[in-house]
Amino acid sequence: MATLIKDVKLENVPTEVLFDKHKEFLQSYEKDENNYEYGMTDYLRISGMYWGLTALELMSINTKNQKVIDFIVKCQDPESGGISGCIDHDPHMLHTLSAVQILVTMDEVNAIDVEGVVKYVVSNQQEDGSFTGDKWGEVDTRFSFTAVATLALLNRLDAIDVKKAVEFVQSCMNFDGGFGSRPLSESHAGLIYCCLGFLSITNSLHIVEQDTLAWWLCERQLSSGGLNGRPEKLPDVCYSWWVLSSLSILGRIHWINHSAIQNYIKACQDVETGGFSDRPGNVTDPYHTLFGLAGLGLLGDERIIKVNPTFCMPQAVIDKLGLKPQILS
Ligand code: GRG
Repeated sequence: MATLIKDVKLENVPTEVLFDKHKEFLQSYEKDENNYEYGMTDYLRISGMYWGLTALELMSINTKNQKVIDFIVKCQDPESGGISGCIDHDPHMLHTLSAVQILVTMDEVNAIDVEGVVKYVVSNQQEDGSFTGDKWGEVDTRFSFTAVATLALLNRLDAIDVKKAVEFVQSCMNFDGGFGSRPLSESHAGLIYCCLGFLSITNSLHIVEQDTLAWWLCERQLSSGGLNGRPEKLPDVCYSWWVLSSLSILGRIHWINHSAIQNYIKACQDVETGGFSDRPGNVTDPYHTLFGLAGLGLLGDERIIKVNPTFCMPQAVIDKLGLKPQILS
C-alpha cells in the first residue's frame, strides 16, 4: 500500500522577502490595542512582545521603548519574583524568560527585581532536577530550558542544581536520538530545540547521539521544502526555527536542503498584510513571523541580523553579555 505523506502545495511563491511589509505588520501591534485579537491574547502578551520585538530587532530596528519596560515591571509578582503574561495574571517561567530576553536586549534588565527572578526560577526546580512552569506544577523540558536560559542571561546559573537538571533532560532522550517533554514522551522538534538549547547553555552536548538526532531532524523536511515537528504531521514555518536552530547547535545545518526551506518560508508570507503564517494562505501572526525570519537568518540571509541559535536573540546581545553557549562544529 502506498504511504500518504501529509504536505502542502506551493503556488505563486513570492520571490523576495517582503521586509517593509513585515515591519509595518509588526509595528501595527504597537499602535492598535483596541482590536479583538489584542484583547483575546492578554494571556500571552509578554511572549507576544518578545516575538514581535525580536523580529523587528532582526530587521535592524531598535526596539527600546519605555512603555514596554513599564509594562514588564508591572507584570512582576513582588511575592514570588516571577513575571506573568499580563498585569494581574499568574507568573510563569515562559513569560519570565521572554521578559528577561526583551529587557536584556534593551539593556534595561535592572528595571526589574533581578534577584526576585532568580528566586522564582530556583523555586520551580524539583527534587529530580526538572522544572515546573508555574506554581500549578506541570513539568516539561520547555521549563528546563526557560530556567537555564533565564539564569544564564542574568549570569546566575550557579543558583540551581545544574547537575540534577542535566540528569533530568538526559532521562527525556529517546531511542531515535530526540527528546520529548518528559521521560518516555514522543520526540518533537520544539522540545528537541529546548533540550539542545538547555544542553548548549549547560555545556553538556556530549550526552547527545549527534548524528542520529541530526538525521531525524533532516527527516522533518517534506517535498514542499517545509519542515514538520514530528513524523506524519504537516509543515509549519515555526519549525524553520526549532529544526534549523537544533541543527545549528549540532553543527550540521548544512545537512538540510537550504533552497527548498527558503522557498517554503517565502511562500508563507502574506503579500498584502505582511507577516508569516504557519502554512501558505493562512492568517499571519508575530510568532510565525519571528521564526520565519530567524530561520532565514540561520540559513545565511545577510539582510537579517545574526541570530544566536540557542537563545533566539541577536548574536550581538549574547556577545555583549560574554555568553558562549556550546555549539558543535
Ligand atoms: C526562546 C525561542 C524561545 C523559546 C522558549 C517555550 C519554548 C522555549 C519553546 C517551545 C517549543 C515548542 C514549540 C514545543 C512544542 C510543544 C508541542 C508538543 C507541540 C505540539 O503541538 P501540535 O500537535 O503541533 O499542535 P504539530 O506540529 O506537532 O502538529
